[in-house]
Amino acid sequence: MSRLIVISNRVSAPTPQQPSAQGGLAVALTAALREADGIWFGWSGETGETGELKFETFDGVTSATIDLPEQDVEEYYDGYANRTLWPLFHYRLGLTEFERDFQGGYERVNRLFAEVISPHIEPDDLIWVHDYHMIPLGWLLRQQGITNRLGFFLHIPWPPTDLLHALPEHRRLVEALFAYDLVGFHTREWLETFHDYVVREMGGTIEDDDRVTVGGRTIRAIACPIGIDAREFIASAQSNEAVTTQNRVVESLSGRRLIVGVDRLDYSKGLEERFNGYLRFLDTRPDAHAQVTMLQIAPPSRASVQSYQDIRATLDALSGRINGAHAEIDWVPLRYVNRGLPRGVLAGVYRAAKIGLVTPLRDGMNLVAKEFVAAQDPEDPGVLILSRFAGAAAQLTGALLINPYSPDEMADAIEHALNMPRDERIARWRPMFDNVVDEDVIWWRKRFTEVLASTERVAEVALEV
Ligand code: GDG
Repeated sequence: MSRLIVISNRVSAPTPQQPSAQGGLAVALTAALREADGIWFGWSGETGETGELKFETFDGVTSATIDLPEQDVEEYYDGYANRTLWPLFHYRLGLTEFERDFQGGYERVNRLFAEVISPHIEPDDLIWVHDYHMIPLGWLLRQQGITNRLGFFLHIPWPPTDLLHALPEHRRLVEALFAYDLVGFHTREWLETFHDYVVREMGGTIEDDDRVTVGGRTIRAIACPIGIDAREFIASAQSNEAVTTQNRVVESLSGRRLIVGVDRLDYSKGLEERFNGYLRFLDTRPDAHAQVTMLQIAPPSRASVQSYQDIRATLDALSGRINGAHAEIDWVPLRYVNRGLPRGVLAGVYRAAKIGLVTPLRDGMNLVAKEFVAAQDPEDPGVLILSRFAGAAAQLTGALLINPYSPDEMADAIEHALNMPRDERIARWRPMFDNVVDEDVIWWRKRFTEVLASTERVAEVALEV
């Protein structure tokens, strides 16, 4: 069995300070690294003079992290990753910033990663690079003489060709993907938009659905949807912490039904549109006020980026307006929590809810939708209202699929969900639950690494495409 090398912006392997891996991705990759005696490389999250990689082995998993100078963090992470690629790949051209310095920082940090990691690569290692922070890394590893099997997984959407054209160095970025042997996306939609770029912009060809050729170089590109650690999450929804939370929440509702949203505070999650949809519901259905309460959990993220400060201010004002307009002396329609909660508590909140409102404007996948499904009571499940623009919509077809830009559609869906009979709720939920359990994060990791391991090993990769 080959060793597995995982490379991502941040490392979320367990540490003595944080002994259990956080989140499904961390759990899945940690298990794979433990089995395959691998190493997880990434940025430490600290700023400082770049020194040596710091290796740490804990609970059978080795992580290797490096500090980055402040300028690199500003240009590579806050800059190119979060102010250029993230908004552009989420179809938000108006929020996208194009700065040559950002691109310079991005390439510099990717080159640094390639230089410090390559001495630690052994000939048979399988290398798996993650996400938009690291697109050029494969190319730069090849320049260091690495001929191992190299895989790349994109966790966010792939943008339409015409949108990608707005990025001055779009061609260079996509060409870099051809240094990998396997490229993975969450959905067929993202895969097909990638195909479109390759065919229209690069004159490439697609064969057997998963082979993409440009010039003399053929790589494989697949749709491989990520899942959650379903078994762990189902157990967590039945834990003491979850049951206590569920009881506490239900008691606080005075018989009303809970609508829940859980999202990083990010403009891609459609929170402003969600609040407006809920406001439309409250404005147009005064009789329903006695029936509902909404709880939105939104821990702040990327707070050093202006557009994140702006969305936070917008939501502060909008939540105040909603409550100001509709609260009663004994009821607030919207509980808005700007703080992260422990996972067990989150599971209890999902289980207490009758409606899960997951309405991103674009999302590579969206794991919250899957967690909501996993946490439901099989005898009396809640209803998932899901944006048709989330990758998860391709699998969770039992949800009420909506256009998140339309406040009327959102208000109608809330009403529909509140009135849905139990039989229909069960009939919609069951196949979604089966999908969440069958195509879980372990399935995802195995599928990707098996396809990667079966790709032909190349003696040398021509870097011209
Ligand atoms: C990217 C892509 C893709 C949120 N609040 C709390 C909390 N969370 C957890 C959720 C969930 C995770 O964070 C968020 O995952 P998502 O998939 O919803 O979204 P992104 O962070 O944008 O992830 C996305 C994903 O990568 C994987 O490929 O699905 O499309 O954008 O697990 O539960 N966790 C805790 N407290 C909180 O308050 N403990």
